[in-house]
Amino acid sequence: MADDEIILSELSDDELVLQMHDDLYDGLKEEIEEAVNLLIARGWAPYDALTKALVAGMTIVGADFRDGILFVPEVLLAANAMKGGMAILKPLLIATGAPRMGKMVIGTVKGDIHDIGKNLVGMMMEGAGFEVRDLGINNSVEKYLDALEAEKPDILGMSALLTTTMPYMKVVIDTMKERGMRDDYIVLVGGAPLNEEFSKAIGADAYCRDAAVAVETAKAYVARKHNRPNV
Ligand code: B1M
Repeated sequence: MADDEIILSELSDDELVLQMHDDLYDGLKEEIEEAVNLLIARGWAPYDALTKALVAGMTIVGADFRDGILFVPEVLLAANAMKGGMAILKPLLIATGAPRMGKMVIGTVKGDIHDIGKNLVGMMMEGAGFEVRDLGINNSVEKYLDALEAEKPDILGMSALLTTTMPYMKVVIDTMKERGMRDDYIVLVGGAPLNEEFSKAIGADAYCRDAAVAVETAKAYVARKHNRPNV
């Protein structure tokens, strides 16, 4: 072992989280998995490990990607490391979950392959007691509508991370309107380039800034739909 090799288990919590931001940046999946396991073993809540270590680290990656410091191959490695950490947290987030709240179909829109945020929303929704059917990425209007038909969910969730793909959400909602099925579903949308105004303009029920907001919004709308108190 090299003298300067960092032993993750010897770091304090604060040092470990900073090291995780570095390791995520460098796309070190095994180190991220080890560190997530360490945080959990030290009694961290899965949600805190997710937000303070993984999501915060990915925000740094995003800023440097935007500024041309990181490029697609590096960001893919970071995304892969993030997914490794998320895979450990997923069952823990779900285990801390609540009674069944409702069902959601979720997918990233056509032309868009970003799925980390969508996966996070799915995980958090499952953790909150929702049944989630994940359609993956690059979904055409037909795929969304087929899934609504087959799954009969309470909620349709759509994710878009590109300014060029976010208008496709309106295509889906307009088609739902044409087929007279728009009001049968709660439509929630999210993704970094969206905002409240956009969600109103395309006829969605609500914009969800992050996964926690998605859970709260879904709970509130489902409670209203079934005319029961919001729990
Ligand atoms: Co892309 N990418 N990317 N990328 N990428 C962004 C989005 C970008 C903002 C980077 C930048 O320039 N700063 C930029 C978009 C610019 C724009 O449109 N204005 C961009 C670009 C340009 C591109 C390419 C075009 C690059 C290229 O090829 N030249 C290309 C597009 C490919 C395509 O989709 N057709 C591309 C490719 C990629 C990778 C493949 C390398 C990789 C994706 C890997 C993957 O997802 N499996 C990638 C990544 C990782 C990013 C950044 C760095 C991080 C995205 C992410 O995972 N964030 C991103 C920069 C950024 O966003 N800061 C960027 C972490 C995640 C937890 O947050 O996804 O926002 P987020 O999800 C949040 C909320 O938004 C919300 O809750 C989530 C959890 O809290 N939410 C929802 C999301 N979906 C929801 C759905 C809901 C509710 C809430 O439904 C109910």
